[in-house]
Amino acid sequence: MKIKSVKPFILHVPVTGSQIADSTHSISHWGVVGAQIDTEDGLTGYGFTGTHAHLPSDHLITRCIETCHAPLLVGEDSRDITRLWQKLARNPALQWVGRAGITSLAHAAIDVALWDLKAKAAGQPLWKVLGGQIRDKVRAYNTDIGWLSIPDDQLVAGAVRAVEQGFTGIKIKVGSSVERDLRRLAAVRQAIGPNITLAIDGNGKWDLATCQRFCRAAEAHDVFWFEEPLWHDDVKGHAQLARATSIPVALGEQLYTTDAFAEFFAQEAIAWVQPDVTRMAGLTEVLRVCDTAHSFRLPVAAHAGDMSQVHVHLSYAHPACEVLEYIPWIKDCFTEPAEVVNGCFRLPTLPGAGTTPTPEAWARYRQPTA
Ligand code: 0YR
Ligand code: MG
Repeated sequence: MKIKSVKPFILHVPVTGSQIADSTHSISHWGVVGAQIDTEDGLTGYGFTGTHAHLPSDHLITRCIETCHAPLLVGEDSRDITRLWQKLARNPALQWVGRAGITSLAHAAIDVALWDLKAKAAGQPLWKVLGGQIRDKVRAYNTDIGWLSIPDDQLVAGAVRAVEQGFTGIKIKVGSSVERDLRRLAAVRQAIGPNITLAIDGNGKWDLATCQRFCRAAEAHDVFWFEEPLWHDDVKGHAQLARATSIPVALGEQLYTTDAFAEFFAQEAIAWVQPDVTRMAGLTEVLRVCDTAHSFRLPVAAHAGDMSQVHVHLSYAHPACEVLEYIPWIKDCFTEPAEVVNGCFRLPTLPGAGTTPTPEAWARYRQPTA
């Protein structure tokens, strides 16, 4: 399993409708910025990170893959996943330049491509390689009905439609104004009844005082979790909020390292742990977070930054993973889409990590890598 080449790729895929917004971003496309790894014996692995499809910043990632990570990989044994992870993470050329951010996103694409190769070489879906199926079902919750850009009446209609389709969990965005978001939360809860889990996601917009004011009123609506209430690095603030409200605090999609998670664990600042294989340096690093979360008896809900392909495998195979986010933007770009049937993700069956792009997606969405 000698690595022959490591090549970057970029796909820009439209979101549902033509534009969506959360409290901090408004986007029209999702960026799939990836690495294709070919081995001497003819196997190809794919991994990718997720971006807001801004080509100049996507190019920083592809350039990092091509010029900094790839030379350390060619000629190596692709099965040595942990050793190669360490080699890239401790690359002296990058350690001072960035132990997080661009280098980590580029590393994510490569690490996942190596796991894809490992599973393909074994002729098994990734969940099998990760130790086997540990739960019957992975429950999906739908985020795509809940964007801040969706008007109130359509938000309620979308939530009801998702429940009719079989979803037992939904998530709506907050972080606009306390009054507007409380009104929307109450309307959605009223429409879906008490038996559907309803989470909210602030994407780090509000300050502590606003979050506390919001939570005091939101507690009446049985909120499953409040995700990224505060700025992403604010450990102390999240710990304070967690003590002040009965609503469980969730976060992790913007944390890059195990060290960052360790701080949140140490200060008891989170109740739900949301690592992302496209944000951290791949599945190898996310597995460490899942194991640590499990040791604290904290549940994991992997973030759908990879739009569920790899996270479906992880969630079927890891005992800490309870539910998984569903955002369907890019799923049809892959040979085995992350499909939800009766509110649960279908167990993947094809060999690999589910990250192989279809020829159609390649032809339709590909962007220049430099
Ligand atoms: C837009 N999920 C999220 C969208 C979503 C973001 O950046 O991707 O809202 O990833 O917070 O939980
Ligand atoms: Mg989120």
